[in-house]
Amino acid sequence: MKKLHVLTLAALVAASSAAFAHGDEEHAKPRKFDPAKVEATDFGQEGDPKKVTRTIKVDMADNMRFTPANLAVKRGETVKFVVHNDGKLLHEMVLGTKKALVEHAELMKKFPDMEHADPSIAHVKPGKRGEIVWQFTKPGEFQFACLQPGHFEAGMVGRLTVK
Ligand SMILES: [Cu+2]
Repeated sequence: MKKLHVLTLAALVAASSAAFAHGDEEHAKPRKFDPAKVEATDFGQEGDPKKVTRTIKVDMADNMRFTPANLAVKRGETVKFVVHNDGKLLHEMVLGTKKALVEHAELMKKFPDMEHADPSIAHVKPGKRGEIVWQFTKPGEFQFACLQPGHFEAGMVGRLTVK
């Protein structure tokens, strides 16, 4: 049964365009940027920390809100998001298209213990801070959301415009 679950999860993950890694070890150490591993997505790609052109501070709180909840960046910019968790609950900032985030939120309902170690995700423990370095290669309307079970549904989602 356990094996079946793993296979089902692998199939679901493969079906959604994002990739998720599992395991606490991966959260313990800072992410190492490897240009060979950068994957282009509909909403941009992992950014090189040496090429950051802008830093944006985002706060997450237990009232299920991001502050600020509306962000605008320019196409081509490499942004470092410094994400603070001011609450007592686990929160995370997940970048994506609206469609991908809705699909991912559904996946989280089925697998609430799913660990997040994708470059587009900052998974932040209470009182801590995390980072995402992201290059916005495509213009459009995107979102960032907390996909901890119930948080997205409670409105923990922000808007990100790339011009
Ligand atoms: Cu949250």
